[in-house]
Amino acid sequence: MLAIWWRVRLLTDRGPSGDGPSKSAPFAPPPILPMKLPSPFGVQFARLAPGRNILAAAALILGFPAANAESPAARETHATMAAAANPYRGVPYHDSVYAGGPQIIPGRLQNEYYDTLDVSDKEKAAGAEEGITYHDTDNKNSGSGALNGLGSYLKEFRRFESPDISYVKFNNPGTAVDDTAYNLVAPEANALYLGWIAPGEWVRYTVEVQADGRYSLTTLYTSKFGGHISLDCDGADVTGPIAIPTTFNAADPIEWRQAHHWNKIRFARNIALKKGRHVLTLHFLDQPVMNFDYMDFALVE
Ligand SMILES: [Ca+2]
Ligand SMILES: [Ca+2]
Repeated sequence: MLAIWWRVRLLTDRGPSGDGPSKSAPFAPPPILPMKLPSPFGVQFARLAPGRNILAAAALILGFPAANAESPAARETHATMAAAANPYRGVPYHDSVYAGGPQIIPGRLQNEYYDTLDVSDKEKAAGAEEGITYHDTDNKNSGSGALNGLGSYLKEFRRFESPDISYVKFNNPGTAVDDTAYNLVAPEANALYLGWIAPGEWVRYTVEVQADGRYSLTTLYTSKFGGHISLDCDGADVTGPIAIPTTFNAADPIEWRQAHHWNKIRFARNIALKKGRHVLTLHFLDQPVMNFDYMDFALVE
C-alpha cells in the first residue's frame, strides 16, 4: 500500500499583502493508494496576481508492504495483535482432588492434566473446550465413564471431556491389562493416562518454565503402531516430528492388549524453552492407539 501526502503552494514576489491568491495553500488530505489519481495531475489557481509567480510543490510518498508480503517482524506483530484480540482461555487443570496450577518445568508433566475451561460439566460435554484446550476426533471419552464405568475418581476422571482417559490396571480380574510380561518398563498402578489417541488430535498444557535452557524429554507410553508426536510452545514448533517406537509384541495373544505394553524412552532431541509461563501443545501426528502417562522435562544445558 502507498500513502501520498502532497502540498502545492503558489508564491509571489508581491509580499504577504499581495492581492492575489498567493500564500494560499491548496492542500489535499492524504490519499491512500491504490486509488486513481487524475492524469495529468493538476491544481488550479484563480485570480493570479500580475508579476512573478512561483509554483512550489512537494509530495511525500510512503510505501507499506502488502499484507501478503509482510516481514517476519510484521507477521509476529500481527500474530501478537491477533492473540491479544483472542487470548487463550484455557487454565491449568484442577478439581477437588488435584489443586492444579501450571505444571512445572523442569519436572513431570502429567498428560491427563491437559488444560481445561472453567465451565459446567454440561458445557464440557457439549464440547466447549474443543479447539481451545484440545482437539479430539469423536467428542466422547472412551475411557472415563465409558469403558471404565462409574463409581470412583479414577473411573470418572474428566469423563465429560472428549480426550480419552484411563488408568493403569493391575490385578485385573480375569485378564491382565497393564501388569504383563510384555511391559518394557512397569507403569505405576492406578496412574491416570491420556489414551485412545487418533492422528491429528492435540492437547494443551499451561506450564511454568523455571529457567531458560534446553530440556530433555522422557515419556512413559504405549504405542501399537509407532508414529510421531510434536510439541509447540505458544504456537511455535519446538521439536519437529518426534518418532515414537512401537511397543507391539507379536507374542501377546490378546489384540487389544497391544495398547498396554508400557515403555519409557528419552528422546534424543532436547527442547529449547524460555523461562516463564507458556502453553505447550502436544500434537499426535500420524498414528492411532497410543497412551501417554507423563512426560519428564529435565534441564540439560
Ligand atoms: Ca475422544
Ligand atoms: Ca499420568
